[in-house]
Amino acid sequence: MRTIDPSLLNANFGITKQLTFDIGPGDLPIVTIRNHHATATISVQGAQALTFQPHDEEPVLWLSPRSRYKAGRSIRGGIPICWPWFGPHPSDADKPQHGFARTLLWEVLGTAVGEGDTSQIRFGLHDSEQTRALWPYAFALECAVTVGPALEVALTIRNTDDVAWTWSGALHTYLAVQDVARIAVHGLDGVTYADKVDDYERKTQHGVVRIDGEVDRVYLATTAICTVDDPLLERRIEIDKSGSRSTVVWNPWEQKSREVADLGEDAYRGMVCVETANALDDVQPLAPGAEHTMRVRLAVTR
Ligand code: TA6
Repeated sequence: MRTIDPSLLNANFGITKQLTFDIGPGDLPIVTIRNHHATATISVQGAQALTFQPHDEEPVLWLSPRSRYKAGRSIRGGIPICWPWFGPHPSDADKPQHGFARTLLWEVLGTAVGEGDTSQIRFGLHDSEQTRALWPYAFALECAVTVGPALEVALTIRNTDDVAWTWSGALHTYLAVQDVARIAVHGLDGVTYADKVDDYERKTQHGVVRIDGEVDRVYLATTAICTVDDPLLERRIEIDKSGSRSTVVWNPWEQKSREVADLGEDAYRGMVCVETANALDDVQPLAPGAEHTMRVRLAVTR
């Protein structure tokens, strides 16, 4: 694993009093953004937003207190990038779940202050010997994370190969809620989903999604905005997306939470994943030279 010198990153990309690089737990480089609107932290490994908290708000992203910070391991919480496949590899169970983008160190491409005092950082990842051993294609990814009154993550996928390939993936967004059993996820009424806890059985959503047990669903062919209504925190989180035809809703509930070391006993209560995805039927083809952007914008409303 490459090592990164935060003083070099600060010299090249730091923004005084707004964007700084540090070495965080597990020696992983972490970017902290503090601006007029919010504070946020982002891991350079995985280009993974970890925290986002508008001033005078509770945290919007959920980050497991039991996360393992380790080179080459995914961090539990925030917005891991699942790519170039979502879930288990379609034909080889030995390959890592959710692809490799979330566990590799990305390159910092640039930082900027945008309109209305927003702060942006851009990361890049392209194919290497390591990625070609898992997936034999040339690609270039760019991930732009913008921190303002809302948090925006935009993943641009480019096919730099001379053959077409397909990909699936997700911005695997962990949202913080007061009590998952009391929330409602709006925006998926009437949508067909594959129910992963019922052998991928196809079902139709009726009304809002409520969670009172393990939920692991890929909602298909939907581009709708979703909102998580959290009556105990008296807020809604709006999940506005583009370049995505699937929405995944996941909560591990009690037993799975207990079984997964970096979740822990009661973790499931405080989180819900509502993921901007292209998965299962919504796998995306990409021609040589073509690009595709999958984007999510998270905002608190009342
Ligand atoms: O997005 C839901 C899901 O695919 C679930 O099936 C679930 O196990 C999860 O992601 C977390 O996966 P991970 O590999 O991060 O443990």
